[in-house]
Amino acid sequence: MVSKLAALERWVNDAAALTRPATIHWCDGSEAEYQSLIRQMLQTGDLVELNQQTHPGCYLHRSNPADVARVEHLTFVCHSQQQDSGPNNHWMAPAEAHAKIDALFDGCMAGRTMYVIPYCMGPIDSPLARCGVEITDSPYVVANMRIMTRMGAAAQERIEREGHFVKGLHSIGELDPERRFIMHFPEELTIKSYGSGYGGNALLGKKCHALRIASNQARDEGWMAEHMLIVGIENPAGKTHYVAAAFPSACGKTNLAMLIPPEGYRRDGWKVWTIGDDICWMRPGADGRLYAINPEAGFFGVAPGTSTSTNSNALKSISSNTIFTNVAVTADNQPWWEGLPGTPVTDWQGRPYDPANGPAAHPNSRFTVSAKQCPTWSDKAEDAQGVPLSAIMFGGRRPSLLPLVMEARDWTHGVLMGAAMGSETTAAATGAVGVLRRDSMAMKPFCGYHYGDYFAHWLSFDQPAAKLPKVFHVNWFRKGSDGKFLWPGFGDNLRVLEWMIGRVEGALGGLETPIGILPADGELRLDGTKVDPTRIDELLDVDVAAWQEELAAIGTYLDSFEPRLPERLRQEQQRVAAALVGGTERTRRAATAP
Ligand code: GTP
Ligand code: SPV
Ligand code: MN
Repeated sequence: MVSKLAALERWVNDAAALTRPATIHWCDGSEAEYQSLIRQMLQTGDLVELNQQTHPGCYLHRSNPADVARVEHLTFVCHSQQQDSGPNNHWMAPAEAHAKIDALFDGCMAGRTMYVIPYCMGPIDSPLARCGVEITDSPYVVANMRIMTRMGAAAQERIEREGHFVKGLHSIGELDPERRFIMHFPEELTIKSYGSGYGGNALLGKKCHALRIASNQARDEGWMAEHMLIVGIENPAGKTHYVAAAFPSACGKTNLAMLIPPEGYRRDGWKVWTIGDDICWMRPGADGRLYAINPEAGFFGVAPGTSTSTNSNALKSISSNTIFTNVAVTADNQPWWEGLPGTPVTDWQGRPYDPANGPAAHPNSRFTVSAKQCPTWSDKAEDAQGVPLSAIMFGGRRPSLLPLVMEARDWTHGVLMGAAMGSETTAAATGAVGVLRRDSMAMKPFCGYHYGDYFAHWLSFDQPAAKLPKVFHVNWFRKGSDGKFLWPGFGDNLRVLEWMIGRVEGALGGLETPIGILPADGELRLDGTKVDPTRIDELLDVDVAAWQEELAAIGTYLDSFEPRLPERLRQEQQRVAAALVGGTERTRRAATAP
């Protein structure tokens, strides 16, 4: 007996009978175990040592070039009834899905080691945390799971005490895109993933468990599992407001979570505290507020663009004990990506760097690092009860139309703003980049059930005793006629957060418009920026005619979730559409436009 829990023991035995590994290793999560895996991967070539003087404990993994991102077309959510997965998911009947993927798993671990990874998502003593066990044949996955989750003996003890856990079976298989599936069985709390070693496909605690499976558990149990960062903003008076923000993949969560205040703000005493950069689990507390935890223990962050000027906290975090995936290297063997000074000599595929082959680092190259290494890591991140949220933000890459910031007039309007979110696609998933698509609450690839039911679940938190966070929508990515971003972004985003906090505290009046409340003249602090005031006017412009079209498009999009679309959301869309008709005189900028 390796586990006191018969169900765990039985499931591991079944997985071994199917995949037929040479040996089984139960992970204890110790430092010695981690180091021995690293040594083994250096020998097999799974890892390459980086410059240990400049980057102690740092290694590079070069993945198969056909395995560099999430694969949404091969990701399935298999409820027994297709309607329960919704039009937002690919679906297969559970029996068919099991048969299909088990055929791939059959004997796939022959001659190899099967690792059993017990893990806990969230602080180990938190009532909001949930546990799982991942079985994998990839030592790279084990090493990453040790950084990204609370993995090992303590998690196994909690699982044995609770008696239940999410089951995740993973094999890298042949890394063949034609023999690859990421399957979810929410009713069985089971995940099966075959044929990819990439982050979101293979580190099953992350998107598969903490979002696709957990969103189902959350709905049943009255909480929320969201693709959100969590950040604490401390004002000069020492008061900290916690904010959660849903932005689609590669749209700025890690950056906002580790924001460095502009110089004047730093001098005044503003501070930023990082709680999480990708996933947020939240539930109402006894006082009616929403309390949030970060279920993860590390960051699996986008490398390109990370620099001293954009995110020096991330750069400091990853100067040691970090696993890099698909970055380039310099002549003296330091990790390199676009946005860093210096020049690469070897690209992400290990070839001599040649600009004709494209970027040196893969656009979705990543770093994996323990959150504890982040200079702004908050001690509240370990709080078993979580942090109370003052605001929720939605945002995406919208080159036009969406203003820099707007506030929802109430929770229902906020849910509509989240549902209507759109963004240009990024390199975080395979497929075309830069295509505008709807991505409600940044959960399009991650919501494990019908979006119509999901919107209803969001609306259900609006209870008489609830003290819900204010809801905002932001857009750091609006472009001017010259094709350049109008807003400097990064640290300057604190200016927008300051306005939100002013609204939360009731200190700022705002400007009511048909689409929401925008900053009134002078409310957005711009001292010390180089932003031209005419650009701010452009950033806060409300183009009524274009918004009418947008509301019609939102209406059509919402139609796609009938018959499960909540009537309240439909009515809210109609309310905003109606407000836009003849509502122009209430919109200062629109009214003054030619
Ligand atoms: P996932 O880990 O895929 O969920 O991504 P993420 O949402 O954490 O995105 P991340 O913070 O890693 O940012 C992705 C890219 O967006 C990077 O190349 C950043 O440099 C860029 N970016 C982040 N914040 C801003 C911003 O405020 N303005 C602009 N223009 N770019 C930004
Ligand atoms: C994302 O794509 O949203 C990520 C990276 O955070 S992954 O782990 O691949 O999901
Ligand atoms: Mn993400």
